[in-house]
Amino acid sequence: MDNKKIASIFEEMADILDIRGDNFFKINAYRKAALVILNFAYDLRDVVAKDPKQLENIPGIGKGLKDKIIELVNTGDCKEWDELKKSVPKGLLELLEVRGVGPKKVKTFYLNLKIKNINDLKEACEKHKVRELPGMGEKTENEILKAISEHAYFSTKRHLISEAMQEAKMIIAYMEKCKEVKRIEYAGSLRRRQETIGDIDILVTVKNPKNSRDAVMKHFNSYREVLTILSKGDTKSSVVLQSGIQIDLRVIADESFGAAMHYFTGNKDHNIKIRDLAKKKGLKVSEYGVFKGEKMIAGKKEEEVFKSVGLPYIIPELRNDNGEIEYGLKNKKFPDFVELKDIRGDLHSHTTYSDGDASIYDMAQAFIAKGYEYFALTDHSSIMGITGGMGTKDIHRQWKEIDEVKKKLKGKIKILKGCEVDILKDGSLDFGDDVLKELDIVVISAHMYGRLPFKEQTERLITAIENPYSKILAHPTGRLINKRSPMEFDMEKIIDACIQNHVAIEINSSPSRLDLPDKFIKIAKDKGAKFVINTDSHSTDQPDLMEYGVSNARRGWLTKDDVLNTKSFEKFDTYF
Ligand code: DGT
Ligand code: CA
Ligand code: CA
Ligand code: ZN
Repeated sequence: MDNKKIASIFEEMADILDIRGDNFFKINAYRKAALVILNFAYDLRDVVAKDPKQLENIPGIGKGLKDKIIELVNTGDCKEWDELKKSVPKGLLELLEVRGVGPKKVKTFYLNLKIKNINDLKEACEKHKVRELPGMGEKTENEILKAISEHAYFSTKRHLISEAMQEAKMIIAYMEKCKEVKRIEYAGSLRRRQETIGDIDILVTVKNPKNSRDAVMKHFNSYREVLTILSKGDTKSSVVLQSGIQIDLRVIADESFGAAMHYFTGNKDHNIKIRDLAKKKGLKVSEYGVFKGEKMIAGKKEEEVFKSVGLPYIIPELRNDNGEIEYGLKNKKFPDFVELKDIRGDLHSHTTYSDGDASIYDMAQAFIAKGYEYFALTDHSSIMGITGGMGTKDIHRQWKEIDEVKKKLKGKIKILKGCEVDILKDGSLDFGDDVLKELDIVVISAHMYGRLPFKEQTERLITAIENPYSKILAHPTGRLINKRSPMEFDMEKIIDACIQNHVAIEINSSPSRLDLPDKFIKIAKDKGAKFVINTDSHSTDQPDLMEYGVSNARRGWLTKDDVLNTKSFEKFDTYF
């Protein structure tokens, strides 16, 4: 049980107490503890193992909570948690997963309408009973209905690529400690770098399958993060981790490595087409190799599989049966797709001048560490009042500080004065020309009015794109993966407007955005759009997220030339 799980249990206990209308201070104590644990630097399992008394030194953890943490770590369970869960109908907790529904509303629904689960709530909304409740109205009812349909859509439980990548790296590092393991790689949707991951597929080769399989499987099943073992076999084992992510691990012979990597990278439709191509050549392709009759003619390297069916190597990011096989057959060669090492700067970042965590100087150091030539500071404009956006005074103050930092850095990196300017409801921008004309880079974003009607939304965005100062359209759809659906507008018209007005389209690398999504990247590229890949960093560790934006760009078939921030500042600036 890791810190995240313990925090979520305390959070759940607080929710149940809240629904039951329990003592405010008790509820608050659990909430605070959950937050502290989530941000705690050490693994609580290690603290409990070494010196459980130390738990009481953690701010917000008293004796009672200390005992519960020990109980959770040692037994995976906690008596009070069990009792609390039994004290309310199970579906009530599920109600909390609906966006906009908190413990107070759950209580109101339950007491007034006997609503016990999401289905009950949906029915009550449809029968217009919810609007009659105190403090609610027609609007609440409509919002809840929308949130329920989003919940159904997202509860298929796919994971963000960054979460899966982190787990994959940890399990690989752990498996490498097993002496029998010769090679280990991840395959599946993670290797294709799909935006969300169903489960992680890991391939292991061993020197001698018959002798070493057992040892590898045993090592795998003893991984500390394993919550449940779903299946255990000679060559395949599946487990679910504490984090809720499933891992399928397969042990294969070394001579089949390439064929297995190809097969388990997929996707399924891509595999089927490759197999059909092989059939036409009188060959059989499987996860074990390429066969002519009984004889294995290839399979140690992945390239050999492609070669045997007359194809050049296809990068994993393209293997989706989206025309890559037809393109390869016809052209015999793929262009060089953009790579992480091609990136020369980042054009979207935040500091404490708006909702970022770090200073200008610290962000500059973080980008210098990446080896970049330039980066843009693009704190929010003031409409984002909640997150403390910048007014005219703030931005003048920021420019002064940028000049000071520039002096200190002695030309180690070029800092561009920018702003992430909000697009207002009518498409005008949140700063006047007097400020906009002074900026090196104007990033425009829609953070509000995401639910305007299709036509109005399209017109609003076009107005903003047509503003002569606009240079980059940030996270164009506004979606948050697993949380918020994209804005509705005419994508083709927006792409056309960007091209006509020389506005670059952002590929936002944040794993919960990956916006523009890959399928639209391909469409925009074919129309002739230019892109920038940005991290939208809010702290000094986030420049690392660039890899996700780059792989998304590769999934959209982008080459170095399509991406402006692979060029020097002088060169890309001429595009604007
Ligand atoms: P996911 O886990 O839903 O994010 O997506 P994948 O692509 O990782 O799918 P997964 O884990 O079910 O299977 C891994 C790969 O194994 C998949 O990409 C292709 C291959 N594969 C799985 N089932 C089949 C199948 O029935 N036929 C063929 N040809 N390949 C399959
Ligand atoms: Ca998978
Ligand atoms: Ca799988
Ligand atoms: Zn931003």
